[in-house]
This record gives sequence, C-alpha cells and structure tokens, in this order.
Amino acid sequence: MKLIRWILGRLILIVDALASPKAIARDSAAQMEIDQMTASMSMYQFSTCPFCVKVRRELKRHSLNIELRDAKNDAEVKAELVREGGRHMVPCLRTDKPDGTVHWLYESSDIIAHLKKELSL
Ligand SMILES: N[C@@H](CCC(=O)N[C@@H](CS)C(=O)NCC(=O)O)C(=O)O
Repeated sequence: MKLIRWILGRLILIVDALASPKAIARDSAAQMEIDQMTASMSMYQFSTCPFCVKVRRELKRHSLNIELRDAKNDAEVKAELVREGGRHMVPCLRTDKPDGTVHWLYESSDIIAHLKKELSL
C-alpha cells in the first residue's frame, strides 16, 4: 500500500512538472505590490497531495510567492497546523494579520477563491 501511494505520488509530481502552467509576468512594481500582500501568507502542504498540487499550480499561474510549509515531513510544522489550525489536513493557507491574529483556511477550492478575491486576480 505504501509503495502504491509512493508511486502515485511520483506520478502526480511528474505529470505536474510536464504540464506546468505558464507563470504570468508582471512589471516589477506590480509584482512587488503583490509580493507585499502575500508576504504574510504561508501554505501548509504535502508535496504529493493532489489538492496541494492544484493550489500550487494556481500559485505558479499567478506568480504568487507564498511560502510552502511541509506538514508531512516537518514534525514542528505538522504540530503547528494541528494545534493552531485545528486539523491535520492540507492544503491550508495561513495568513498572519497586522493585528496579530492568524487566519487559517482549509479546502483547496476555498483557498483559490480567497486568493483571487483578496489579491484581485
Ligand atoms: N477537500 C479537501 C481535501 C484535502 C485532503 O483530502 N487532503 C489530504 C491529503 S491529499 C489530507 O490532508 N489528509 C490528511 C492526512 O493525510 O493526515 C481539499 O480540496 O482541500
């Protein structure tokens, strides 16, 4: 079972790499503005999770520089996700707000919709 999951994971990564979306190119001022908005965001994810791949492809398509945190292999990141986010499920988008509060958003489709709305994509 572990081997089948490993093979499927590699296949997902290969297909993703072969059909990688084209990243949008912005002028440097526009990219800097969007980078400032995404600097407070990070995404908890697994490298071979298909739902995480779906979000990562959107990040690439829209040239969004959002830090990726490995909630599978990094025990500290995994514990943080469960303790603060409430669930061990990925993908999860974390946003550290200026007032010190932290917003956790699960569900790949909701994350994509949220990014499009917040960043006017
Ligand atoms: N409906 C969710 C499904 C996410 C999901 O099932 N993620 C799996 C990984 S592919 C997960 O976090 N499983 C929990 C675990 O492995 O502990 C979405 O679209 O984001």
